[in-house]
Amino acid sequence: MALKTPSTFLSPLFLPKHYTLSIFNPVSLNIYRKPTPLSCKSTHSHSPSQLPLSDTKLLSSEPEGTGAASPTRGDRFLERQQADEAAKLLIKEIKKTKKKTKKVLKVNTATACCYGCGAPLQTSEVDAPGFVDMDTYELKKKHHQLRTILCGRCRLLSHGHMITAVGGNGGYSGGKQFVSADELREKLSHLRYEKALIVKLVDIVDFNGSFLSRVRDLAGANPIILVVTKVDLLPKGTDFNCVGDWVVEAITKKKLNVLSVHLTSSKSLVGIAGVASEIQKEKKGRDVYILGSANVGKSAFISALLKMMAQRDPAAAAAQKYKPIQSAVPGTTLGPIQIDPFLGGGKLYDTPGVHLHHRQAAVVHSEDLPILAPQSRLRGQSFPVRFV
Ligand SMILES: Nc1nc2c(ncn2[C@@H]2O[C@H](COP(=O)(O)OP(=O)(O)OP(=O)(O)O)[C@@H](O)[C@H]2O)c(=O)[nH]1
Ligand SMILES: [Mg+2]
Repeated sequence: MALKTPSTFLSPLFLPKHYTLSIFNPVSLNIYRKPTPLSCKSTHSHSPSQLPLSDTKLLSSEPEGTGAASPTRGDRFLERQQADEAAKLLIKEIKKTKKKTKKVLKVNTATACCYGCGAPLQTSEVDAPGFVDMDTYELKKKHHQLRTILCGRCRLLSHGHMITAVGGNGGYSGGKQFVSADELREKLSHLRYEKALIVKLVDIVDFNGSFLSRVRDLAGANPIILVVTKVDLLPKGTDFNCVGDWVVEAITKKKLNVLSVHLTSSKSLVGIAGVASEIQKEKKGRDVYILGSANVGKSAFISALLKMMAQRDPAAAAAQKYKPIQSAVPGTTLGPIQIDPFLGGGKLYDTPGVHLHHRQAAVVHSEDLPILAPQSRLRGQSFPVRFV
């Protein structure tokens, strides 16, 4: 079910003014600065009184017959040509530096990563994410199949083991094999500089806790589709229209501009088709990033999306083979995972969840989390109101 809100997104308004100025100032200073060649004045028939004040001063400051010889027409032509060349070079340099920064900021897809969690593959630390034994690694490398490797931790996670990898959460002080929450967040820092479509996920069971109010810090001015997950856990008979209205009101209060709001379940596939068609409509050749706080169901949502898209799209059907791992442990996904489900260009990315210190997962031991996570529908309870 898809609840539409009017699109109030206007990207140009979000561009900070100082950014534009700082980029273009050097150009305008060096290229468009008007030269004041004395020679030009001497060839004209103006009298000093007809010239602008500054020029008059310059002319009168040099006694006639002294000063440099007036440049010829050819000299002036050469001068102009040199200025043009210098300007072109400068523009080229600026474009080059811009390209370089973009390259650094883009997701690094050169290093081989585990397709389940996005951690870089390594053969040295058995307990750390991304571990694969040397023989398997060499064999897969030889056959150019590094993208088909699932690391040791992901194998255990897929069998129900609870292995956290994020230090500072769930009572873990962090260590050599732990990634920090800040490091994970850093992996999303390139996003605000890219032209992307953001699909922001929020868990209906912990709506305010998982909302990620400062999503614009990560997403920049990119358009956002809001997806509310796990609605299959709402009590039986819940009026989705009411929930939808409540969500729209909540995001209006939080002053977040979104393209549309969708209530979904990755388990029952409710609402997934609506999001799939909305993504196709709004993608416009851009990459699509699934963003949200840890454990909201990003990887599960990608699985559901691929399943839905696979019915019509062979690219999505092929992408289903190596899809991200989902588990009840917050911090399952440790790096951006690139998926190619779109025939018409643009990639889909699963991202590491943002760890928020106020959430349950930040204080509860990871092994205890599955007991606390709702496994089936929540049951509503009514209490009689007592009038005193
Ligand atoms: N009932 C229900 N459970 C869901 C749904 N989506 C995800 N889950 C469960 O929520 C837990 C977290 O799912 P993930 O997809 O791993 O969450 P994530 O956001 O990718 O987590 P990180 O990678 O740690 O950031 C798993 O136990 C999923 O089975 C849903 O729609 N309904
Ligand atoms: Mg994940």
